[in-house]
Amino acid sequence: MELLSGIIEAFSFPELVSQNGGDIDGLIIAVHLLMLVLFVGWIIYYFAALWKFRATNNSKADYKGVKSKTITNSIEGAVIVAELVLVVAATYFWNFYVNEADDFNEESVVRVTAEQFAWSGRYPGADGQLGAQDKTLVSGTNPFGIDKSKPYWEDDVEVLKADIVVPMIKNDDGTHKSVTVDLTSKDVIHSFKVLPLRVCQDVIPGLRIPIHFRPTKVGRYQITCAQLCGDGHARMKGVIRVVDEAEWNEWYEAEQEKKNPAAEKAAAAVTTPGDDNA
Ligand SMILES: [Cu+2]
Repeated sequence: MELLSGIIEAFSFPELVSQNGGDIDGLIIAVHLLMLVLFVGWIIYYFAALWKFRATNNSKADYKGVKSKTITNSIEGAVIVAELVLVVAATYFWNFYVNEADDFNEESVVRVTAEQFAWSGRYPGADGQLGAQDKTLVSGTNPFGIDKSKPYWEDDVEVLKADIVVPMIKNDDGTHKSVTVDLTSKDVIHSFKVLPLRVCQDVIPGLRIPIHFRPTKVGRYQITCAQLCGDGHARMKGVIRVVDEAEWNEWYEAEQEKKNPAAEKAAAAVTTPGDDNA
C-alpha cells in the first residue's frame, strides 16, 4: 500500500501555489495525452505491419517495397496532425500564462541575480526604481555589479545569497497580484525553477529576463537551478519565501531602514503629519 501511494505521489503534480500554474499542468497533461495517442497508434501500426508482411504470407522479399502511396501519406498526415495539435495546445495554455502580468510597479518587482552557486535579490528602494547592474563591474566589494555612475541605486534593498521574499497580495475580486522576477546572471547560464509556482526560466548573463507568477499561499519554496552550471550545480538551491501583505510591508520597511536609516527617518518626518490628519 505504501509502495502504491509512493508511486502515485511520484507521478502526481507537486503542490500548486500559483494562480495560473494550473494552465502549465494542463499543458503537461495535453502533451502526455497526445504522446499516449501517438504511442498506441504506432504500436497498432507496428503489429499490423508485422502481421501483414509475415514470412509465411510473403516468402520472397520484395526489395522494391510498397508501391502504394497510402502508407507514406498516412504517416506524413499523422506527423502533421500531431505537430499541429502540439502547437495549438501549447499556444492555448501558454497564452494564459504569459499574458496576465500586472504592470511593473515598485511593489512587485525583484531582480534576481544568479551566480555559481547561489541566488541573490535586489528590490527598488523608496524611489521605486532599481539602479543599473552590469556584470563587468562585479567585484568583492560590489557583488551585484551595481553601476554607481547611474541613478537610483543608493536606496535599493539587497539580499545577498539569502531568501528571496515576495508578497502574496489578494485583490478585491479574489485574484492574486502578480510578482515579477527580473532574472539575470553574473557568470554562466543558470535556470530559475520553482516547481510549486510552475516557473522555469533560463537565466542568461548580460540579459534581463522578466517572468511573473501569482502566489496563492504563503510558505518557503525551493529554487532549483535547472541548467547544469558547474561542479556546484547540484548544491545551487535557494529559497523563495512567499509572505502575506502585512509581513511583506514589515520586511520591506525593515530592509529599507537597514539600508538607509537617515533617508527613512527623513521620509517618515515628512509623511507623519499627513498621516495624522487622515
Ligand atoms: Cu546554476
